[in-house]
Amino acid sequence: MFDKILIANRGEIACRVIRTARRLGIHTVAVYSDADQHALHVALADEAVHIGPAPARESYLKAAAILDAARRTGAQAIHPGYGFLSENAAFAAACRKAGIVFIGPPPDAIAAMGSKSAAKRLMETAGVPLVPGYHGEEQSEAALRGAADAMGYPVLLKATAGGGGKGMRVVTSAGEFSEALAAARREAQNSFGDDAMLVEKYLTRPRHVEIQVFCDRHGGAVYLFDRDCSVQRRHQKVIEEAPAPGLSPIVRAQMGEAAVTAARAIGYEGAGTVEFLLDTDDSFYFMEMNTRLQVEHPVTEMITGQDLVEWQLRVAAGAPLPLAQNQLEIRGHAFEARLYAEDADNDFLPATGTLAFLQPPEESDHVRVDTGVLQGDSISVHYDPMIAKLIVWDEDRDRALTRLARALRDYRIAGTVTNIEFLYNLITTPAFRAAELDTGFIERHRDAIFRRRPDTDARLAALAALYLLLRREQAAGEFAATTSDPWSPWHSAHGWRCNDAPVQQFHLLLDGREILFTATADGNRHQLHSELGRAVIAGTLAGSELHASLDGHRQLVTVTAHDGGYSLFTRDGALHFNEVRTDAGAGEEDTTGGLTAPMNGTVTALRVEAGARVAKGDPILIMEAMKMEHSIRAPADGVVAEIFYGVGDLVDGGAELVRFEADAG
Ligand code: MV4
Repeated sequence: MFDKILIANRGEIACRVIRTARRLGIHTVAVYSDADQHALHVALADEAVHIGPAPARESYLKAAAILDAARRTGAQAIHPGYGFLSENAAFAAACRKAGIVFIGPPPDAIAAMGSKSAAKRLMETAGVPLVPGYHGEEQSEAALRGAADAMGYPVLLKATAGGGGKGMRVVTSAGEFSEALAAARREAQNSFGDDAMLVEKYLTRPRHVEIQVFCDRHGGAVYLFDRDCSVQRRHQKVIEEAPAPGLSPIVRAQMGEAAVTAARAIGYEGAGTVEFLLDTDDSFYFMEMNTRLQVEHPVTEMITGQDLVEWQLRVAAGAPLPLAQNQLEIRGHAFEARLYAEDADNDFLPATGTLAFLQPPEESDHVRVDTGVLQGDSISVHYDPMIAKLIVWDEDRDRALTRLARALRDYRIAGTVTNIEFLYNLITTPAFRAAELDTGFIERHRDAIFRRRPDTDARLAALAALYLLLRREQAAGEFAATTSDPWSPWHSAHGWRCNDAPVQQFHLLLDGREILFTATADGNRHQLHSELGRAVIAGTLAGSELHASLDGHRQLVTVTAHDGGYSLFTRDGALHFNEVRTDAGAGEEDTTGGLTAPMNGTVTALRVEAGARVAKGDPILIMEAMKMEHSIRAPADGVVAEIFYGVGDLVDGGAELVRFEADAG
């Protein structure tokens, strides 16, 4: 076994590999770019080597820098993780040439799987089932059209050099063929520099089922069963599970054996994944083979009880496979959800920002969190905005799914936008619970997945108002305690009024809307009123724990204040909000000059034009930061002399937004 390995990757997979290496007593070397000098994977490794600037092509993709780091530290082997150089045959060959073990397949096995059509031809020879189609060298339109006409429409045009859906076109009739071929060729040429096409029978509702295979250097080869990865968005996996639901033992064994045959056909070594399309009639067809450890490998680990990175290390060091096929079995069911800093309500745009508050669910035999970030880390624009992989396991699919829903609710993140709500909505659709899976799942259930829940939002908003009410009372009490007359009624925040019930008001900023809440004291409760409706609220606040009663429904709510505002977490979901202070102490702005941006953000609305006269507290502009709105308001009566930004402009924290001229006196 190796004494020291270098992990040529970053983020959660680097941390994950380091975790297994440490457990095996293997010394670890991390590599890091300028952007990752404070990253978790660097902290976890025994040693770390700087390899270049933030852009991946200048660091994590620089083979020479990585090999140099391995030489300098005496690493005997390199684990490439996934992505980056993990499927780069030249890098694998360079490792071998440098006398450093590449923890993965031989270079020629990687190369063999690099071309989709070459891979298919190899599989055809090995007797692995392929989608009926044409994978020939003859690329004239006549030859391709002839193949399409012969197999019958719909057909799928695919780029031979392609992957991830690029250069693919569905052709539903002969009349569309010519135009579709031209479009597919253009896209393939632009994406891969190669416009060669293959033509296949189009499966209309396929599932993506993949088989984990493992081969050692002694002819041993096993499959560690299947994963269903059909729930994808734009060819990015969203939810993965193992085993694939509804697969009969016969089909499972047939797919497993076909995958092992495919691996043997290319002299495979190490961890590999053979991807199939599973049709509605249980027929399955080879799609492609991935010559790396997949992102979703943890679900296989959870149902087999095996550590696949340990298997990789042992096999790369020349040991035989730890178990034979008849020693492997499926136990229970596992899911993986990929948590991303991306805005599902804004076409999944990657989000930036700081993880101001990050509280993963408690880990156990049922819940596993693979992450590469900690609270306070920023989401880098240079890399995939993955926050973590949330993996759950239980005795059966139903129980595992319930655990996933709970774990998603328990994953508390504030400071950047995440896809947690999207994931939760997706897995709680009846169709997902019923395992009605196919690659079109998200599109087919779009309305249910992207549903808004105004009633939930109203409840969450009422809890936010309760929190601010209690915070205000707490702050008043804390302030009073510092004065010479702590019991003075002037320190009270109860909103006392002569001959009337005490009333308090709050301006909350919720999802771009400024909502006025009025809380009228009623004994030890408050009657809350806003445009969202009425509620009777009561509660106590201890730190971030809000014991809330809302119309008699009592629950424990976690609320945290961070530099972007406040975040509230309940079983119904999370709410990120801010309070608009309209009193004189609202912000740091002075009353003569400019008003500055409270933090990095985007101007989303101008409420006045330059030259407008405004009264104190009038909104001048709205800016958004970390999916929360901040209303920039007039600090006094006066004139907005100049506005330095327009809608859509990005502003840095502290930037002067307007020139304001307060009235004299
Ligand atoms: C297909 C197909 C239907 N019929 N081939 C997508 C990219 C690459 N992995 C192959 N893909 C597909 N090939 C035939 N003959 C549907 C897809 C497909 C898909 C496959 C797996 C996972 C997600 C997918 C999303 C869209 C289309």
